[in-house]
Amino acid sequence: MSAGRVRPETEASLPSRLLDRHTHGAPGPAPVRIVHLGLDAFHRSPQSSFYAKHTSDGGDGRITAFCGTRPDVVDPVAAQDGLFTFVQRSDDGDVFECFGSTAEAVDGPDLQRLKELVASPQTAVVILSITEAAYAVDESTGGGLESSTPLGRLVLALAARREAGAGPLAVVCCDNLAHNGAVTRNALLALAAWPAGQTGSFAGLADWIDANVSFVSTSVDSITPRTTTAHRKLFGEAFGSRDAGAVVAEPLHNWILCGDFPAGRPRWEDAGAVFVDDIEPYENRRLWLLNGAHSILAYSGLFRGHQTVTEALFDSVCRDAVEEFWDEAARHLPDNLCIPEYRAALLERFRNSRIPHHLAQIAMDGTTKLRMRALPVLAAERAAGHSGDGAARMIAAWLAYLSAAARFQDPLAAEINNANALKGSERTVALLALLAPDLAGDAGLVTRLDALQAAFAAASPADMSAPDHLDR
Ligand code: CS2
Repeated sequence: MSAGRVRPETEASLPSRLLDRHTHGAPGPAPVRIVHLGLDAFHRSPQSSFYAKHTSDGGDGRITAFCGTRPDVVDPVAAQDGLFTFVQRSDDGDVFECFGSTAEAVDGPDLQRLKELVASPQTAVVILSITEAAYAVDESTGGGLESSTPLGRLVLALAARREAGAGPLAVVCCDNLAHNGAVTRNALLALAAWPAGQTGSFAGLADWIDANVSFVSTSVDSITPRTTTAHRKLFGEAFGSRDAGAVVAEPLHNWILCGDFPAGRPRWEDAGAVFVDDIEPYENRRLWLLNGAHSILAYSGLFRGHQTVTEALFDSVCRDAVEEFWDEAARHLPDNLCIPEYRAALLERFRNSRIPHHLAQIAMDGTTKLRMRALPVLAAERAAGHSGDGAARMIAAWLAYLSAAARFQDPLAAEINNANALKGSERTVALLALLAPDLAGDAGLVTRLDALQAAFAAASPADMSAPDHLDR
């Protein structure tokens, strides 16, 4: 590991022994080849550990990062010359690393800077971690093309690249969506093609994007709760110093990618990234087993009065629902993906109580998440002649949660509020229609969801005794 070069004022604000021993990357002359949209905790933990190796080699892994949903992280990261600490927490203790792969931290809405960077021939890769909900594009109105959304800004920046003749590049989606490369492509093409018969810098832009932008699908995995004041305090206690950009995550991080990089890329595989020809089985394994379990724990757990993933896992009502869903999902995943081992590892990861993962964070954007986590398993189970109760129970947990939640966040919040005001099966039908209009007419499923939701309400109060396999 090489020590990073830092400006004196930065050195004063970060613990020097940390910089000496653990800094990866040196803000130096290496060109910035990567633009990242979404400078949130998720980017700063798993992603940065892959970028780090290449910056410490003086390679081409340095990035310019635009903030996503947390504008408050830009100033601290910028003030520290792009350096921030990554704290890996496990039962065995904490490992601190300081990353320097971020060459520049920029405000998300700074369209001018984004255009300059994307229009530069040096830029080879644009990476997105902007949340699942950011990909919803209303094709009929062109909703999202205005520069206030990350994808809208990216289309405008790609128009600048075409104008500059800077050539092809890769757009890499790191959000938890099935077929995330294709979803990104469709969203950008729809935005670029609006309005029909466009003129000026938009004429033919969709065709140019189609021919020049490679959309890479990826699956990123690392449980990274939102950074809290307590996390920053932990860092201060360990080093007697402040790092306002510090981020805390579990030790595990993996990144699977599939697609072409027409303008080149760092050798992320040297840092452990895996390149595959078919990403779908890996995506499904993570979306169904990890993320699906998360959603079950979030909705059933919050409904039953829990706050964190670990707490909900120790409640037999929530945990049994997870196991039931896993049994269903496993039937539709290839045998060579080591599903029993993956499930066992997930239980270990979920019980890492040293990084409290708040259910309220996972519960956000339920309509977007359940479409990818519950519906494919429900469809596959029913097509195979099974009940699909495990997947249906995830939806029922969401229904129960919405009946009790004082506040929630969702891109369809207004529609949810309208549906939620209805009673009984009418409410179930209206809420189900927000997930999948075709399922809302399925009377058998609606009856089953009503029964499963009632079962949550009737279940005995949370039993917090630890099951054998979770005993410490
Ligand atoms: C979580 C994910 O918030 C959520 O919906 O399921 O962010 C999860 O923690 C990550 O995918 C883990 O890699």
